[in-house]
Amino acid sequence: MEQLTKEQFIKTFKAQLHTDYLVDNNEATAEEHFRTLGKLIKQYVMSDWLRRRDEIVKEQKKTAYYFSIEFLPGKMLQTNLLNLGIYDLVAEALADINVDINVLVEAERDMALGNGGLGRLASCFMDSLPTIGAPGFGNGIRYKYGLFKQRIVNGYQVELPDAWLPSEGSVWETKKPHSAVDVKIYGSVYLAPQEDGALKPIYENVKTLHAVPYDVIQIGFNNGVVNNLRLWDVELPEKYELDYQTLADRRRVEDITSFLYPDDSSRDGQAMRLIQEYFMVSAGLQTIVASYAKMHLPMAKIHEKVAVHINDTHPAMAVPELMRILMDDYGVKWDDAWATTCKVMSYTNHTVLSEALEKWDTGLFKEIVPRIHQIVGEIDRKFVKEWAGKVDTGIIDRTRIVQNNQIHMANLAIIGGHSVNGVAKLHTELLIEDVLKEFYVLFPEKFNNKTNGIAQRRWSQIANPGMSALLDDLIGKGWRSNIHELSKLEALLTESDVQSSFYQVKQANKQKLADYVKKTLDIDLPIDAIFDVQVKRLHAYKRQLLNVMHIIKLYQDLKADPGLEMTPRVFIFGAKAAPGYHFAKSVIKIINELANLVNYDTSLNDKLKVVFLENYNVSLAELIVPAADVSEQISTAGKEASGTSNMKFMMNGALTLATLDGANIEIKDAVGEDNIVIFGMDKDAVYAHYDKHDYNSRAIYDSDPIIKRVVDAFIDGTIPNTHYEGHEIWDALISYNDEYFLLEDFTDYAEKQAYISALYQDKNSWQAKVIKNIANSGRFSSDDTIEGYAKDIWGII
Ligand code: Z57
Repeated sequence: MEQLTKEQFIKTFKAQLHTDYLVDNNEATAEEHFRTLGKLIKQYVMSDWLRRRDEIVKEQKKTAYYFSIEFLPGKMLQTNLLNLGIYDLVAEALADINVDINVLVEAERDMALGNGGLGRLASCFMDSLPTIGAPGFGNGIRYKYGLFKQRIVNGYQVELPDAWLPSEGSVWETKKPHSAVDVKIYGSVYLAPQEDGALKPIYENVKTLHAVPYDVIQIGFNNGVVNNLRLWDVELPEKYELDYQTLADRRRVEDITSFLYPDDSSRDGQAMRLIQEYFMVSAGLQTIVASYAKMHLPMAKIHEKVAVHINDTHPAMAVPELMRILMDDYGVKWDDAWATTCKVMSYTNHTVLSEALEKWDTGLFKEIVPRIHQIVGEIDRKFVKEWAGKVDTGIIDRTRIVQNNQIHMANLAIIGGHSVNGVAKLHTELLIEDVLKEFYVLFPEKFNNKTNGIAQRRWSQIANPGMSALLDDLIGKGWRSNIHELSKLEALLTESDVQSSFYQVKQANKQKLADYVKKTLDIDLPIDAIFDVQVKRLHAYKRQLLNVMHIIKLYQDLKADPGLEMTPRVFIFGAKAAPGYHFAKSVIKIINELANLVNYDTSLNDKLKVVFLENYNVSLAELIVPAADVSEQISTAGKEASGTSNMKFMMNGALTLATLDGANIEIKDAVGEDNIVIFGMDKDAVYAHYDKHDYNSRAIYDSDPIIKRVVDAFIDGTIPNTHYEGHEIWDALISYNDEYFLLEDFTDYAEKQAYISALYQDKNSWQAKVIKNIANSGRFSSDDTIEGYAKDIWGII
């Protein structure tokens, strides 16, 4: 890539505005500026992109394909400029012609083709794969509508469609009609014996879909590597247009890629979702096998050139689909096809929650993907036969794929692959000891851990320019390319001028967030208060309600004694609830009404503020995370597989208030017990309750007057306009025995919150802990995580 100069850039930028929009620079809109810059970036990397493609083909590099039903990149402009090393140059050039780069940044729509952690992790990996120079490509769906836009109306969540795609398409993608493939669903299939004794599948009445790929550039950091995220869109195949004669027929086809299912860590079970899963898996694998075929190597050795990763169970049909392609399209025999398939496939588990583990009714499965249904049946039969007599029949009954007319997708992914990984140490331990323990008996060698990581450049350099400039001053710029150099801060923890510099940066970030809150909600936030943040999907196990209970306690304490000395606190929430998740929506309503109650009560003297920021997404996270003093990671121990926002907060100098769950444990190991605040039951204590069935929330409620007072606030009119929701919550906590142990953990939580309040008063001590956290955050780089995948699982580097 040739060196870019400012003059050159300005010239091409203006010319492109003319060509595309027939406008002069000074009359163009922010949107036109943004699209023009995006287009120039794509042109700028085109030679690298092509070279990358040719090199992989020519050198026959083994390539990993990350199959994921979700990708959640957010905005890409800044990342792309940063990774290309032209951020400053472009920002200055634009400034020279009176264009503010931040206005362009704002003009980009968030690409939100994901719900939460799982999709965001996939996008962190898409950033890290080219950065470490690994041939690893994404494969997913180009949803026309991303995750719904959340508005709060009267305290309630309202969902609006996220029409993120302009009619001209995304600036970062290239449509490739040339590489389209057909995907067949429905119909019936029977096996016709051939002269040579083989069975050939004959399809009848199938529906053919046309899968058209859009390739999105994924630019590595500072290394000229450009990888590819391939997202599939559906079109009506011209050749089969007679199959779709009515508008309704056509619309049903378009629906396949029209929206992302908005459930996080739970599942819907709709036919359309099954079609989406098969659509992306089949289109992706057909293309992959076809490009392998061009190498003229034996099909039974495809695992030597191809790795396919199954991100959660959603793409688990990759196992039978690869079998189908190898056998039906390329004539490979079952045993060879099976041996290579198992070596190609690997699977990540992201949850222990049983409601998230996908199971499909065999009837639906057979109707939509009849050939895949046959193959799954055969895999299942062979699995049972292979293990019969070798292990307890109970184990076989519980690990087989087809059980009680349901297809267990996790079982399919484990049996049909060579690797199963959890996403944090504790999570992997739980898989081995509990959730998947019987698979561990069968296949101990498949299990491994890969603790999640984050795209550190986005969560430091881009999201927190103030901190980044300070780091440059203190430890030099090396940390920008080698995040482990943050550890140089270890030498500076107790230096008071360093401490106060970090404090200044934090206060400036808090002011920026406060300005946003003022603008959007017209609430004044005191920035000398502790900014205490919990942003993540709304889910009972994540226990936003525990946080709420503590706020209620503080409110009650202050009402009882208005003179009470208390470090002022601002509690900040951001959370989307799955549209069908009733309880979660009630918690949102409660938070909003509680906010109304405390924010306008002048007797509290600004000691307590509560803010619910609507439409939490990646861009909002980039504003919130750098402004946090306290990071709330308070899930019931054993439930949060890893968490990734915990890592982002740590890197931005928030102290973590956490249970011993997911990656919180590894954060604790990284910073030491004194630099994190841990509370509540650990996983063993939680499991002891499960084993002994001895948890009794009502007994706690009856015996602890403080808890009783807090819990009763949900139903005694303390929080206005929440009669219905308050009763629902009270019932969950008391009548239904508090499934996530909020009451048991409450007292310790409130005590540790009081400890935090006291600690914040001691600025030196607080800042030393802040710096300690930043200094040790480098180990949660997704560059390192993906290196682990690339080496241990995929064998591509
Ligand atoms: C999702 O975002 C996660 C797990 C799931 O099973 C589904 Br479906 C969606 C999350 C976990 O809850 C987090 O703990 C984890 O950090 C994240 O996946 C990435 O691994």
